[in-house]
Amino acid sequence: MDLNVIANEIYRHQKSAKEMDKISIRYPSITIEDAYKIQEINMEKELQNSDQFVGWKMGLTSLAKQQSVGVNQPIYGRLLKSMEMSNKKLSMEGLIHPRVEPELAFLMNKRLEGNNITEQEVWEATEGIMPALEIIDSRYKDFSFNLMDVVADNASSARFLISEIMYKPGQLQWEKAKVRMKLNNQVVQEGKGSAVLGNPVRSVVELVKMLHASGLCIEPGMIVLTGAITEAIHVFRGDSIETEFVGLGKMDLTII
Ligand code: OOG
Ligand code: MG
Repeated sequence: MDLNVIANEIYRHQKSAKEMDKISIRYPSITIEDAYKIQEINMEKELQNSDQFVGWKMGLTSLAKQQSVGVNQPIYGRLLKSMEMSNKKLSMEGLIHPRVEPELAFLMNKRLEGNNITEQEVWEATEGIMPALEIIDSRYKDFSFNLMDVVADNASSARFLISEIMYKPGQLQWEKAKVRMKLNNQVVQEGKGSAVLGNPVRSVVELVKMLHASGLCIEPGMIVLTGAITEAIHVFRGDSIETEFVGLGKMDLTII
């Protein structure tokens, strides 16, 4: 089993926006370490194509998400500059079967590393917190995968949109932050910050520990998407999404 070969295959599907069969079926002995290695190999390709590494995303940090995809542990992925949307229009071009999910994004201003990291240390290294939308788009058929598949596919990362309004960590009890998502004017999802491992700060703690296991860390200036607060919503061309982060602002998205 050559990880470069598997990485190339996934990379081609990420670029062509054509769905693929699960790698775990063809490579049943693949490990979680292999899957993160594949993720890293493909990230290197993007950096060589002059994209920029801007941060990390945590995924499957809420029970709702874990249950909806049948994977019962958090995962991380890598965020690129090219994934960041600059306006509220999501083009279907380059996407297979995108889903939208509301998240809280942390902007870090210190290096964070190690296995003994505390919530306090994460708060002290947090420049600010911003409402965000993540657009995930699994490259696998029917959005169906196991832990190894989804990690190798960069945790389904596709696009993200971050609100221009930033809040200080102490401005709110983040576990109580409420989110209401409407699809074409109908409420389809509701949740609050506590859905993310009890408090989104714990998602950053977990990320630092998981990165440590691979000899990695969070660098100052990086963004962390802490994971979906609700289940993700399948969207199609012509849909409009309105997400209210209660007391923090609204984020709109039109699918074109
Ligand atoms: C995996 C990515 C999950 C989140 O916030 O939970 C994720 C997937 O569901 O495709 O980004
Ligand atoms: Mg997400």
